[in-house]
Amino acid sequence: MSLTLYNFAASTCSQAVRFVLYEKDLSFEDYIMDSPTGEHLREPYLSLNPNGVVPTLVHDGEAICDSTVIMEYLDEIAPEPAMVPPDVLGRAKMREWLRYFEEVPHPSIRYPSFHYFIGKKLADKSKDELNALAARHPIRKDFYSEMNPEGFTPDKVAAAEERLAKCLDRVEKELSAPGHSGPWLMGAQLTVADACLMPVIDRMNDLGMDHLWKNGARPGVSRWYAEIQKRPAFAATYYTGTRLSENYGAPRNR
Ligand SMILES: N[C@@H](CCC(=O)N[C@@H](CS)C(=O)NCC(=O)O)C(=O)O
Repeated sequence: MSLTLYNFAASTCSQAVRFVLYEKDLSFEDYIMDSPTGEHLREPYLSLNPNGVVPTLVHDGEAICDSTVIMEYLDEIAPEPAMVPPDVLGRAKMREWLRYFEEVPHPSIRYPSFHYFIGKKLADKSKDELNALAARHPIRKDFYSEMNPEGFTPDKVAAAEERLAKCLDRVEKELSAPGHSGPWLMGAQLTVADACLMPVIDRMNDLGMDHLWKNGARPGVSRWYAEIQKRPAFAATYYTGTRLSENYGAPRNR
């Protein structure tokens, strides 16, 4: 079996998929795309992923896009250890988490990530140059158009941070519910829902938002994050250079 993952070292969606590949002990080519030159925004990559985003998995010549689709696909081609519940209801419940994570925290984490770190590299560009950059993105034009040379407007960052805090509330409620049996979102089984959440929490940690769960603020989230960091797959996923603070230095706008 040949597996190639086209990804960025520090992209949250890529980190989720790398974690699942390592949990399943699958050997794969870790193809790191050249993001500064926009390798993901031109051919031949756009023929693999017309959205111009990472990650994309190529399995024996077939391209599969979208991190949650890729993670479930990996569970089907490599069923051990199982990272999807065995029962229909369990799968539906897990997918509820996946859709919520895709819709709320994953898009939200981009605002502070770009505002405090990634946008630093674009700070010398004029608004016109930023708009031209935005126009190169098949599905991220609107997001990039909202960005100014100095970052996003404070209300946009604050709204995103509020959505992230609400996500933590929802996760906390689940993990600390009286009947919840196990360290993971779905209970005793580590699933792709945990893999999907992991990079959001780790990025929040990198952004200095860890006060939202530390010191008893959200003990369930705190325990969950401590548990997932113990996995060998976690260390493999977060090799040197995968955190924004390592690549961009001190956060701006703080
Ligand atoms: N729904 C997609 C979203 C992928 C996505 O947004 N990837 C980001 C990195 S986390 C990306 O490639 N952005 C391209 C860019 O900002 O230039 C997935 O889950 O794979």
